[in-house]
Amino acid sequence: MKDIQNIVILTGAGISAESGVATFRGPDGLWEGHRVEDVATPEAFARNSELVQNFYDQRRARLKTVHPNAAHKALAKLDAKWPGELLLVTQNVDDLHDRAGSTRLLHMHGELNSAWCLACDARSPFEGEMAEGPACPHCHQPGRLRPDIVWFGEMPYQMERIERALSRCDLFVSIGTSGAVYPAAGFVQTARYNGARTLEMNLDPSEGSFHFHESRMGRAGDLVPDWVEEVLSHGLC
Ligand code: BV8
Repeated sequence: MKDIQNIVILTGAGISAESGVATFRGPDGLWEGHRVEDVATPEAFARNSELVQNFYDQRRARLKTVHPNAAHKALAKLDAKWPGELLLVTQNVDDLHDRAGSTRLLHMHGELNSAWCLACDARSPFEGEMAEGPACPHCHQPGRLRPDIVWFGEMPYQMERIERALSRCDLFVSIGTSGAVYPAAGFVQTARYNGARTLEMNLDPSEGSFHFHESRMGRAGDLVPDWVEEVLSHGLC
């Protein structure tokens, strides 16, 4: 066992599942009734912007009906109490980590509650419906907003900051992700290569399970609060 100073945590849709937010890979492989390639690519948006806008409008509206669960709250408690470096990198576009109170947080795949204006390139907080073609809060041009979401084939946000944190961390923890999408799925290898201990907490083994020193299988709402207490009381891994 060794002392931990710097922690990087990666979360995926599984941490929000107990809040009632759909994960990407349900039993039928459909995501909210759609194939991913039909709603989460720039090509899909160019081909049928109304379908894509409605898909994100529905998910954005549903955010108002769900709440952070015990796992989100435990990570926010760790954020507030952890004396060393800590970075929570979420693949999720929901606002549950933010609402739970995490601050050392980044959304590498964007956020539902943010709009990207294709006229002026500004990102602005946005909680309404985009399909109606509302004006950009920044340049006021109508009908030029797209979801501020990183689609397949697009560059994830803040990759340099993530890589820096991975190079300095002693502990890398992955929670609620299938490990199906890169570059996020490769973070465990980067962390391990840099000497970090690696821990996975997931309902079932992810595609990259074999890269982790330790895997704990179960629901995030049960596993994460216990793990946070463990780290806060012993600071060991
Ligand atoms: C990139 C936002 C270059 C959308 C998402 C061809 C062309 C271009 C790119 C590629 C290509 N082929 C491959 C690629 C790369 C591609 C990729 O990886 N494709 C895969 C399919 C092979 N990646 C990209 O395109 C990325 N960009 O490569 O640009 C580049 C590369 C490096 C550096 C710079 C540039 C961009 C990908 C981002 C796509 N956007 N999300 C939206 O939300 O609308 S991806 C989306 O799926 C998520 O964000 C996440 O990243 C990914 C996986 O989802 P998960 O979060 O893991 O959820 P999932 O349902 O899969 O799993 C849930 C897990 O939770 C399960 O394991 C389950 O067991 C568990 N679980 C369930 N309940 C619980 C639980 N665990 C605990 N408790 C519970 N209660």
